[in-house]
Amino acid sequence: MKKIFVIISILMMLTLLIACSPAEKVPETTGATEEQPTVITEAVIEESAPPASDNVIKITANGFEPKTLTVKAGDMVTFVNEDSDKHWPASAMHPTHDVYPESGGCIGSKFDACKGLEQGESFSFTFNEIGSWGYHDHLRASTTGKIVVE
Ligand SMILES: [Cu+2]
Repeated sequence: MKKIFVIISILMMLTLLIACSPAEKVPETTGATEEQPTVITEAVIEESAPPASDNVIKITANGFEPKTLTVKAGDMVTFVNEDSDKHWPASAMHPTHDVYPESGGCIGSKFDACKGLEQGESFSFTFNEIGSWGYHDHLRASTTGKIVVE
């Protein structure tokens, strides 16, 4: 008999919880109303911010972030080393670095940091050539990324 009483008590508590649930939906509606001005604010920020600021690739212990970045011809991309270890972004392929077609730099193309970047150091490069350009960390050749230039 005690078990039946416990089961009935649980059922009554569940009924109370369900009865209370419409009250929880009211704050959700308020939250949705608050999100709308935030979206408008973000759109305004995107319009006023320089487009080049979006073309940042973070280098962490996990590699390049984002791994693939799409930019327009003539856009500058900045690689920022956020890791305590040194990282050296450079054009594919290791070790010749000659896939990116602009000559210059130190090994095989202009797309080459030419040294290991210290923590907090950055390397910026302007992509003038349209194409899909693979690159890697010259100090860890298995760490790769891709810049797509449209
Ligand atoms: Cu290399």
